[in-house]
Amino acid sequence: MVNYMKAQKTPPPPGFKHLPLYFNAAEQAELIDCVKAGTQTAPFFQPTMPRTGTPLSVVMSNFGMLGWVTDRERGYRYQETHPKTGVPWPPLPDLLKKLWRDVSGWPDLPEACLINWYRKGSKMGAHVDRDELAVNAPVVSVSLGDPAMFRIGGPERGGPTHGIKLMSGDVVVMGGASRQCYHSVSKVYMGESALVQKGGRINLTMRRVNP
Ligand code: MD3
Ligand code: FE
Repeated sequence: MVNYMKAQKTPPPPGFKHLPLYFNAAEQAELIDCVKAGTQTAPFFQPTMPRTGTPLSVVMSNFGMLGWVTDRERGYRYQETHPKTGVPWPPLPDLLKKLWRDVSGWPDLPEACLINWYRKGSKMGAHVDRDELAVNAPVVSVSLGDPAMFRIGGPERGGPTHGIKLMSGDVVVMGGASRQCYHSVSKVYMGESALVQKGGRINLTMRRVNP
């Protein structure tokens, strides 16, 4: 039996790359320090669903020229400033710029880096990232802290998925067809890592917004 038949059900879509332990422990600690510093200027906020106002289970912040935000009144969007303080987002840390240059294959740096903090019970339901005009640019993400079960399917909701337990320091690159695929975070394995002092998992997702 080939490995993906076991928990994964289907192979990953073309353009999907998993780079296990891309960042060593010292680099992971440096990235956490960047998140700590950044979220002093741009504190974690509670995102809410368009129209209903239902809170997402993660809290968020951003680095970069543009940040992804959502609330009941104005829905999903990118904006230059924090939704609560009105202050511009802190700049993208150098280590993340270097990561993007090294793995994305895209000529321009990303405008946006979303910071998602998963605490006890946090998940992310299946969705496609559709708020970017640069639909052909890859997405690059870094996992820090507690592991999570990440699932990626196809372009239609509800098909078979490929599951990976993402560990602290792992990088995922979503290029090609994988960029338009449904994906979710079904579980966080709380308490397996001591990297995030208040506990849980931090995911950094860099995106190119404008073509
Ligand atoms: C696959 N975040 O913020 S990162 C998101 O772990 C998001 O916080 C998840 O999905 C997280 O939108 C997954 C990996 C990721 C990011 C974007 C993708 C996977 C993707 C876009 C297309 C396909
Ligand atoms: Fe996503």
